[in-house]
Amino acid sequence: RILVTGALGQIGSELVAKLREIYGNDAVVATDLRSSAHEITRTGPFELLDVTNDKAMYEIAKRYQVDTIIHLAALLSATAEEKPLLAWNLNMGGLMNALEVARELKCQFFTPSSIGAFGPSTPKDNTPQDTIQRPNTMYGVNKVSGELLCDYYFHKYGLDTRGLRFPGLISYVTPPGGGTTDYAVEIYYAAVTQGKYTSYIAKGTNMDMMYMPDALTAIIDLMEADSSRLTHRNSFNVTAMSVDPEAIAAAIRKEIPGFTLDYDVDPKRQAIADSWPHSIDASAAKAEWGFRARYDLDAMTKDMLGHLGGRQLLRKA
Ligand code: VAH
Repeated sequence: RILVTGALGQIGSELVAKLREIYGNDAVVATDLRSSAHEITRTGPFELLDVTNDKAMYEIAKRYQVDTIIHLAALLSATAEEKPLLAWNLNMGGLMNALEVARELKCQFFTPSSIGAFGPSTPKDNTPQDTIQRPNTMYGVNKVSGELLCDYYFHKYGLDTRGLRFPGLISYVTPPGGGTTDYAVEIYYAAVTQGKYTSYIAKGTNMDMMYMPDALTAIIDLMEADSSRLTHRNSFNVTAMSVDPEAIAAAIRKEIPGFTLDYDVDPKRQAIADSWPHSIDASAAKAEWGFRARYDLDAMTKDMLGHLGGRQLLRKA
Protein backbone atom coordinates (compact mmCIF):
# COMPACT_ATOMS: atom_id res chain seq x y z
CA ARG A 1 0.00 0.00 0.00
CA ILE A 2 0.94 3.65 -0.52
CA LEU A 3 0.71 6.17 2.31
CA VAL A 4 0.18 9.79 1.20
CA THR A 5 0.57 12.66 3.67
CA GLY A 6 -0.93 16.05 2.86
CA ALA A 7 -3.45 14.16 0.72
CA LEU A 8 -5.97 17.04 0.65
CA GLY A 9 -3.44 19.56 -0.67
CA GLN A 10 -2.95 20.83 -4.22
CA ILE A 11 -0.85 17.84 -5.35
CA GLY A 12 -2.23 15.24 -2.93
CA SER A 13 -5.89 15.56 -3.83
CA GLU A 14 -5.22 14.73 -7.49
CA LEU A 15 -2.36 12.29 -6.90
CA VAL A 16 -4.47 10.11 -4.56
CA ALA A 17 -7.26 9.94 -7.16
CA LYS A 18 -4.79 8.96 -9.91
CA LEU A 19 -2.95 6.40 -7.74
CA ARG A 20 -6.26 4.80 -6.79
CA GLU A 21 -7.21 4.59 -10.48
CA ILE A 22 -3.95 2.81 -11.24
CA TYR A 23 -3.36 0.63 -8.16
CA GLY A 24 -6.90 0.32 -6.71
CA ASN A 25 -8.84 2.35 -4.16
CA ASP A 26 -7.76 0.20 -1.24
CA ALA A 27 -4.06 0.49 -2.19
CA VAL A 28 -3.77 4.17 -1.25
CA VAL A 29 -4.05 5.42 2.34
CA ALA A 30 -4.79 9.14 2.20
CA THR A 31 -3.95 11.16 5.31
CA ASP A 32 -4.22 14.82 6.26
CA LEU A 33 -4.33 17.03 9.32
CA ARG A 34 -8.11 17.37 9.03
CA SER A 35 -10.85 15.86 6.88
CA SER A 36 -12.93 17.54 4.18
CA ALA A 37 -15.81 16.80 1.83
CA HIS A 38 -13.30 15.89 -0.90
CA GLU A 39 -14.19 12.55 -2.46
CA ILE A 40 -10.80 11.00 -1.65
CA THR A 41 -11.88 10.90 2.01
CA ARG A 42 -14.54 8.41 0.86
CA THR A 43 -13.18 6.51 -2.17
CA GLY A 44 -10.55 4.65 -0.12
CA PRO A 45 -8.78 4.56 3.29
CA PHE A 46 -8.52 8.04 4.86
CA GLU A 47 -6.88 8.77 8.24
CA LEU A 48 -6.36 11.98 10.20
CA LEU A 49 -2.60 12.50 10.68
CA ASP A 50 -0.45 15.31 12.02
CA VAL A 51 2.94 14.56 10.45
CA THR A 52 4.73 16.08 13.43
CA ASN A 53 3.38 13.10 15.46
CA ASP A 54 5.90 10.35 14.68
CA LYS A 55 4.10 7.65 16.69
CA ALA A 56 0.79 8.28 14.92
CA MET A 57 2.47 8.11 11.51
CA TYR A 58 4.25 4.86 12.40
CA GLU A 59 1.02 3.34 13.73
CA ILE A 60 -0.93 4.11 10.54
CA ALA A 61 1.91 2.93 8.28
CA LYS A 62 2.27 -0.30 10.27
CA ARG A 63 -1.48 -0.98 10.45
CA TYR A 64 -1.90 -0.62 6.67
CA GLN A 65 1.43 -2.37 5.97
CA VAL A 66 2.53 0.38 3.57
CA ASP A 67 5.54 -0.17 1.30
CA THR A 68 5.61 3.31 -0.23
CA ILE A 69 5.41 6.73 1.42
CA ILE A 70 4.63 9.88 -0.58
CA HIS A 71 5.22 12.76 1.83
CA LEU A 72 3.50 15.94 0.64
CA ALA A 73 2.47 17.65 3.89
CA ALA A 74 4.31 20.99 4.09
CA LEU A 75 3.95 24.76 4.27
CA LEU A 76 4.65 26.52 0.95
CA SER A 77 7.01 29.43 0.40
CA ALA A 78 4.93 32.51 1.26
CA THR A 79 3.44 30.98 4.41
CA ALA A 80 6.84 29.62 5.44
CA GLU A 81 8.32 33.11 5.13
CA GLU A 82 5.58 34.50 7.39
CA LYS A 83 5.94 31.69 9.95
CA PRO A 84 9.55 30.44 9.71
CA LEU A 85 9.61 28.55 13.02
CA LEU A 86 6.36 26.71 12.27
CA ALA A 87 7.69 26.01 8.76
CA TRP A 88 10.92 24.51 10.12
CA ASN A 89 9.08 22.33 12.64
CA LEU A 90 6.44 21.12 10.18
CA ASN A 91 8.53 20.89 6.99
CA MET A 92 11.64 19.35 8.62
CA GLY A 93 10.02 17.59 11.60
CA GLY A 94 7.40 16.03 9.34
CA LEU A 95 10.01 14.97 6.80
CA MET A 96 12.27 13.41 9.43
CA ASN A 97 9.31 11.47 10.87
CA ALA A 98 8.33 10.22 7.42
CA LEU A 99 11.90 9.17 6.61
CA GLU A 100 12.22 7.31 9.92
CA VAL A 101 8.93 5.45 9.34
CA ALA A 102 10.07 4.62 5.79
CA ARG A 103 13.41 3.37 7.13
CA GLU A 104 11.82 1.17 9.81
CA LEU A 105 9.23 -0.31 7.42
CA LYS A 106 11.59 -0.40 4.40
CA CYS A 107 9.34 1.77 2.21
CA GLN A 108 10.11 3.44 -1.09
CA PHE A 109 9.98 7.19 -0.46
CA PHE A 110 9.00 10.33 -2.39
CA THR A 111 8.86 13.94 -1.30
CA PRO A 112 8.84 17.04 -3.52
CA SER A 113 11.54 19.66 -3.63
CA SER A 114 11.07 22.88 -5.59
CA ILE A 115 12.70 25.52 -7.74
CA GLY A 116 12.61 27.26 -4.37
CA ALA A 117 15.66 25.13 -3.47
CA PHE A 118 17.75 27.57 -5.53
CA GLY A 119 18.78 31.05 -4.40
CA PRO A 120 20.03 34.42 -5.68
CA SER A 121 23.57 33.09 -6.38
CA THR A 122 22.27 30.18 -8.49
CA PRO A 123 22.63 30.68 -12.30
CA LYS A 124 19.13 31.89 -13.19
CA ASP A 125 18.78 30.86 -16.83
CA ASN A 126 18.57 27.16 -17.68
CA THR A 127 19.57 26.35 -14.08
CA PRO A 128 21.61 23.11 -14.11
CA GLN A 129 20.66 19.93 -12.22
CA ASP A 130 23.88 20.23 -10.16
CA THR A 131 24.67 23.79 -9.11
CA ILE A 132 24.99 26.11 -6.13
CA GLN A 133 21.98 26.11 -3.80
CA ARG A 134 22.01 29.01 -1.28
CA PRO A 135 18.30 29.90 -0.97
CA ASN A 136 17.48 32.89 1.24
CA THR A 137 13.95 31.80 2.18
CA MET A 138 12.90 29.46 4.99
CA TYR A 139 11.07 27.34 2.39
CA GLY A 140 14.26 27.12 0.32
CA VAL A 141 16.29 26.17 3.41
CA ASN A 142 13.69 23.46 4.10
CA LYS A 143 13.85 22.19 0.51
CA VAL A 144 17.66 22.06 0.29
CA SER A 145 17.83 20.44 3.73
CA GLY A 146 15.14 17.99 2.64
CA GLU A 147 17.08 17.06 -0.51
CA LEU A 148 20.24 16.46 1.54
CA LEU A 149 18.34 14.48 4.21
CA CYS A 150 16.72 12.22 1.60
CA ASP A 151 20.07 11.60 -0.12
CA TYR A 152 21.55 10.86 3.32
CA TYR A 153 18.90 8.19 4.01
CA PHE A 154 19.73 6.64 0.63
CA HIS A 155 23.50 6.55 1.22
CA LYS A 156 23.34 5.69 4.94
CA TYR A 157 20.45 3.18 5.02
CA GLY A 158 19.89 2.26 1.36
CA LEU A 159 16.39 3.78 1.55
CA ASP A 160 14.98 4.21 -1.97
CA THR A 161 14.31 7.97 -1.73
CA ARG A 162 13.38 9.96 -4.84
CA GLY A 163 12.27 13.57 -5.36
CA LEU A 164 11.37 16.23 -7.92
CA ARG A 165 12.17 19.95 -7.86
CA PHE A 166 8.71 21.13 -8.90
CA PRO A 167 8.08 24.47 -10.61
CA GLY A 168 4.84 26.31 -9.93
CA LEU A 169 2.02 23.78 -10.38
CA ILE A 170 -1.20 24.82 -12.06
CA SER A 171 -4.45 22.94 -11.48
CA TYR A 172 -8.22 23.38 -11.40
CA VAL A 173 -9.12 20.80 -8.72
CA THR A 174 -7.60 22.07 -5.46
CA PRO A 175 -6.06 25.56 -5.35
CA PRO A 176 -2.60 25.81 -3.75
CA GLY A 177 -2.31 27.57 -0.42
CA GLY A 178 0.43 29.98 0.58
CA GLY A 179 2.66 29.65 -2.46
CA THR A 180 4.46 32.34 -4.43
CA THR A 181 3.40 30.92 -7.79
CA ASP A 182 -0.28 30.79 -6.79
CA TYR A 183 -0.90 33.83 -9.04
CA ALA A 184 -0.59 31.49 -12.01
CA VAL A 185 -3.57 29.51 -10.70
CA GLU A 186 -5.62 32.50 -9.49
CA ILE A 187 -5.37 34.17 -12.91
CA TYR A 188 -7.36 31.37 -14.57
CA TYR A 189 -10.10 31.40 -11.91
CA ALA A 190 -10.31 35.22 -12.21
CA ALA A 191 -10.39 35.05 -16.02
CA VAL A 192 -13.50 32.86 -15.88
CA THR A 193 -15.29 34.63 -13.03
CA GLN A 194 -14.36 38.29 -13.66
CA GLY A 195 -12.63 38.53 -17.05
CA LYS A 196 -9.72 40.31 -15.37
CA TYR A 197 -6.93 39.73 -12.83
CA THR A 198 -4.62 41.87 -10.71
CA SER A 199 -1.26 40.10 -10.36
CA TYR A 200 0.83 40.35 -7.18
CA ILE A 201 3.87 39.18 -9.19
CA ALA A 202 5.42 41.82 -11.47
CA LYS A 203 5.42 41.85 -15.28
CA GLY A 204 8.55 40.19 -16.65
CA THR A 205 9.03 37.84 -13.67
CA ASN A 206 9.76 34.59 -15.48
CA MET A 207 9.29 31.41 -13.44
CA ASP A 208 9.00 27.74 -14.32
CA MET A 209 5.49 26.29 -14.34
CA MET A 210 3.89 22.93 -15.08
CA TYR A 211 0.35 21.66 -15.47
CA MET A 212 -0.75 19.28 -12.69
CA PRO A 213 -1.36 16.27 -15.01
CA ASP A 214 2.32 16.44 -16.02
CA ALA A 215 3.38 16.67 -12.37
CA LEU A 216 1.38 13.56 -11.42
CA THR A 217 2.80 11.59 -14.37
CA ALA A 218 6.31 12.69 -13.39
CA ILE A 219 5.87 11.42 -9.80
CA ILE A 220 4.59 8.03 -10.98
CA ASP A 221 7.19 7.68 -13.76
CA LEU A 222 10.01 8.54 -11.34
CA MET A 223 8.75 6.11 -8.69
CA GLU A 224 8.45 3.32 -11.26
CA ALA A 225 11.82 4.04 -12.88
CA ASP A 226 14.57 1.41 -12.70
CA SER A 227 16.63 2.34 -9.66
CA SER A 228 19.88 1.35 -11.40
CA ARG A 229 19.33 4.09 -14.02
CA LEU A 230 19.23 6.88 -11.45
CA THR A 231 22.39 8.93 -11.08
CA HIS A 232 20.45 11.59 -9.17
CA ARG A 233 17.71 11.09 -6.59
CA ASN A 234 16.92 14.16 -4.53
CA SER A 235 15.92 15.95 -6.46
CA PHE A 236 15.37 16.13 -10.22
CA ASN A 237 14.71 19.44 -11.98
CA VAL A 238 11.42 19.17 -13.89
CA THR A 239 9.57 21.89 -15.81
CA ALA A 240 7.19 22.43 -18.75
CA MET A 241 7.49 26.15 -19.41
CA SER A 242 9.00 29.40 -18.19
CA VAL A 243 6.41 32.19 -18.19
CA ASP A 244 5.63 35.59 -16.68
CA PRO A 245 2.13 37.00 -15.99
CA GLU A 246 2.01 38.66 -19.45
CA ALA A 247 2.61 35.36 -21.23
CA ILE A 248 -0.20 33.66 -19.31
CA ALA A 249 -2.54 36.59 -20.01
CA ALA A 250 -1.76 36.43 -23.74
CA ALA A 251 -2.59 32.70 -23.79
CA ILE A 252 -5.85 33.38 -21.90
CA ARG A 253 -6.78 36.11 -24.42
CA LYS A 254 -6.68 33.53 -27.20
CA GLU A 255 -9.68 31.93 -25.43
CA ILE A 256 -11.18 35.01 -23.69
CA PRO A 257 -10.36 38.00 -25.96
CA GLY A 258 -11.44 40.70 -23.53
CA PHE A 259 -9.36 39.44 -20.60
CA THR A 260 -7.37 42.22 -18.89
CA LEU A 261 -4.39 42.01 -16.53
CA ASP A 262 -3.06 44.68 -14.21
CA TYR A 263 -0.59 44.70 -11.29
CA ASP A 264 -0.48 45.33 -7.57
CA VAL A 265 2.90 43.82 -6.68
CA ASP A 266 3.30 42.20 -3.25
CA PRO A 267 6.90 43.03 -2.25
CA LYS A 268 7.18 39.93 0.00
CA ARG A 269 6.19 37.38 -2.64
CA GLN A 270 8.00 39.34 -5.36
CA ALA A 271 11.21 39.10 -3.31
CA ILE A 272 10.78 35.32 -3.07
CA ALA A 273 10.12 35.05 -6.82
CA ASP A 274 13.14 37.24 -7.61
CA SER A 275 15.38 34.82 -5.66
CA TRP A 276 14.32 31.86 -7.84
CA PRO A 277 15.54 30.81 -11.32
CA HIS A 278 13.99 32.21 -14.50
CA SER A 279 14.16 28.75 -16.11
CA ILE A 280 15.61 25.39 -15.08
CA ASP A 281 17.22 22.59 -17.10
CA ALA A 282 15.37 19.24 -16.90
CA SER A 283 17.83 17.23 -19.03
CA ALA A 284 18.86 14.90 -16.17
CA ALA A 285 15.22 13.84 -15.60
CA LYS A 286 14.80 13.29 -19.35
CA ALA A 287 17.99 11.22 -19.59
CA GLU A 288 17.65 9.13 -16.42
CA TRP A 289 13.92 8.24 -16.43
CA GLY A 290 12.34 9.69 -19.57
CA PHE A 291 10.64 12.79 -18.12
CA ARG A 292 8.45 14.58 -20.67
CA ALA A 293 5.93 17.40 -20.17
CA ARG A 294 2.90 17.02 -22.44
CA TYR A 295 1.20 20.38 -21.79
CA ASP A 296 2.65 23.64 -23.06
CA LEU A 297 1.16 27.04 -22.15
CA ASP A 298 -1.58 27.01 -24.80
CA ALA A 299 -2.64 23.40 -24.14
CA MET A 300 -2.70 24.01 -20.37
CA THR A 301 -4.69 27.24 -20.82
CA LYS A 302 -7.30 25.59 -23.02
CA ASP A 303 -7.70 22.72 -20.55
CA MET A 304 -7.80 24.94 -17.46
CA LEU A 305 -10.39 27.34 -18.94
CA GLY A 306 -12.41 24.43 -20.30
CA HIS A 307 -12.75 22.91 -16.84
CA LEU A 308 -13.22 26.22 -14.97
CA GLY A 309 -15.44 27.73 -17.67
CA GLY A 310 -17.64 24.66 -17.57
CA ARG A 311 -18.08 25.14 -13.83
CA GLN A 312 -18.88 28.83 -14.33
CA LEU A 313 -21.53 28.00 -16.92
CA LEU A 314 -23.02 25.46 -14.50
CA ARG A 315 -23.16 28.11 -11.80
CA LYS A 316 -24.98 30.49 -14.19
CA ALA A 317 -27.39 27.76 -15.32
C1 VAH B 1 5.31 27.81 -3.92
N1 VAH B 1 3.94 26.44 -5.41
O1 VAH B 1 4.98 28.77 -4.59
C2 VAH B 1 5.09 26.41 -4.52
C3 VAH B 1 6.30 25.96 -5.30
C4 VAH B 1 7.95 26.61 -7.06
C5 VAH B 1 6.78 27.02 -6.29
O2 VAH B 1 7.33 25.57 -4.46
O3 VAH B 1 5.81 27.93 -2.83
